[in-house]
Amino acid sequence: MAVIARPRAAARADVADRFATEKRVAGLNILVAFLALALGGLMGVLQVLQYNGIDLYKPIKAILPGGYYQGLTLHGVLNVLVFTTFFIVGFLTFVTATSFNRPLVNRGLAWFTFYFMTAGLLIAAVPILLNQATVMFTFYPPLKANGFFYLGLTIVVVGTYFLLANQVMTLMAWRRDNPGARVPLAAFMSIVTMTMWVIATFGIAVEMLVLLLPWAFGLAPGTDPLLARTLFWFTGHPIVYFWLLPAYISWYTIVPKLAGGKLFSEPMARVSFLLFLVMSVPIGLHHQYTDPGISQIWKLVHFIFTVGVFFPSLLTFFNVVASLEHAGRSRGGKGWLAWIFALPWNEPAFTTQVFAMMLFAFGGASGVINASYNLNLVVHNTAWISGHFHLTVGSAVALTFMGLTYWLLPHLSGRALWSRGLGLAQAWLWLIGMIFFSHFMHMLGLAGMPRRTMIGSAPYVLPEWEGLLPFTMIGGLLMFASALCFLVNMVMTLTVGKREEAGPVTFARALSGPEDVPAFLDRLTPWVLSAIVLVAINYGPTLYFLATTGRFNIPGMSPW
Ligand code: HAS
Ligand code: CU
Repeated sequence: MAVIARPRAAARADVADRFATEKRVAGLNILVAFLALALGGLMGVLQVLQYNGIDLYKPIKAILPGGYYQGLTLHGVLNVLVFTTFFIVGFLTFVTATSFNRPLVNRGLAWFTFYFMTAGLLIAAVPILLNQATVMFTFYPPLKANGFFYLGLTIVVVGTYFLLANQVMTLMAWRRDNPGARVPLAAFMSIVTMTMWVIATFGIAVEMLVLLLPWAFGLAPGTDPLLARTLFWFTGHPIVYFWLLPAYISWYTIVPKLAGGKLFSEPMARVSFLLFLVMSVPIGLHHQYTDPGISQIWKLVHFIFTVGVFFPSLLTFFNVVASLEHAGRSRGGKGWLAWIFALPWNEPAFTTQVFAMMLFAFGGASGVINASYNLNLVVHNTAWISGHFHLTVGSAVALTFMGLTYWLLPHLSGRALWSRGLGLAQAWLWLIGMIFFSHFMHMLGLAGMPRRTMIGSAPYVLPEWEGLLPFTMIGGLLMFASALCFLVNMVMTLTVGKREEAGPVTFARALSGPEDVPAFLDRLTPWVLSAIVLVAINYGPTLYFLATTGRFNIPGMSPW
């Protein structure tokens, strides 16, 4: 691979700090991520206010001519596509290098990855801001966006491939220097995450290149919505584990260390990640139980594997709580549960992440309800689903990433966190705000309130919704206050935070560590092959049927 010229300043800094490039690349990725979250989060506040009859879209019509639906597109795209992807690429760049304890093999490529993805982001941002891509984050046809929206997103996704290429080259170099040794856990998990993601992107790559880009740029007369949706969920389901696994990396390798203890079991952690590698992709049809034209048999098969993918999260549940218990007891905690109080609750990086875990336990429970065919028919396309994914991506992932930033920022910037008190306030506000928001969204869903709808202007609002809606607003405003605390803390840390060396990055050691890891849990190829075979079995017949019976002549529409 050609070495791409890297900025001279970074080259000089490398002499002083072995990981200077990785730190800069990670820092810039994380900056873009939080800028996206700031704007995307603000859109969320407008939505919840609209639900409650306070329509702030009217006074800003000149800025957001597409109103609620343009705001919702910004909310979805910025929060779940841009914030997550940029944060993950930044975080995994840093974790891979520090866990291998060597810089990435091709640092020019690390810079290129960042610039390439940012270019894609800018290309996609223009049509969204001009109200020419008000298609929400799922961009289901026949809703049609300006072609540059699809092009920009495709570039962002392709950009992530370069990180995997860099990781694999670094892995090969590390193996040459350390024959027979087990790959360090955090690096191993980072590579598994990116490998799973690259397999998962097959669906969206075909959707973009074959169905959407030619249609949007006027090269094809129409497209096929059902095939497009199916290819979208091929990627759209495993993308949730692409968001989740970096949070799990932190729960396994950083949180036990922050808690002052050890990871309970490294072999079990590896089993969990390898199961995600095999089972994350071939289950996307659980988003399409209500879609006609797809065989019930394959919906059933995807249901069975969805229940299967619960297992690696349950392993994580056990392993992470056992690690916390070990930490609590080593800090002098006693009793069946009293050890919990011995944990370092005054440490924002720890508290935020454990709150994220607690909320996720409930998000996982609503997930299994979504996955059950007959219960899905009750909750599909209702506010329940928004309740579910705010506990998962909005808590397990977003809150963990905020907590991780409290840990990362001192390493990346050489400055101590400005205020621990504000960090703790942020964690509590998010926890309480999210409990309100998600609980009442679940209730509203059960009461039949649809999702993705301008409820504040709907003529059919039921009296029972009216009693529940104000609580979603309370939750939304508390989370907004939490986000403001976070923002202030970040800005103050970067500008006036005390200059302080954070010391070398170290990850948690394990009670049962690398010495207990059998060779098959340190390999990738057999697991990647199993994943590809399973995906081909679970998706092959459905995709073949849809591709051969599709109409490909449906024109687009842009109602907003
Ligand atoms: Fe989901 C819809 C099923 C997990 C995100 N999901 C969505 C959508 C999003 C989303 C964004 O089967 C909406 C998409 C759209 O726009 O239409 N989901 C599941 C299942 C799981 C699951 C079975 N989802 C996630 C994760 C997400 C996410 C993770 C983002 C990051 N989901 C569905 C289904 C639908 C769906 C259907 C379609 C619904 C429809 O009709 O449209 C499972 O993977 C969940 C497993 C999780 C657990 C929890 C483990 C808990 C842990 C923490 C333990 C530690 C603690 C700390 C408690 C089993 C690991 C203790 C502390 C001490 C101090 C002791
Ligand atoms: Cu899913």
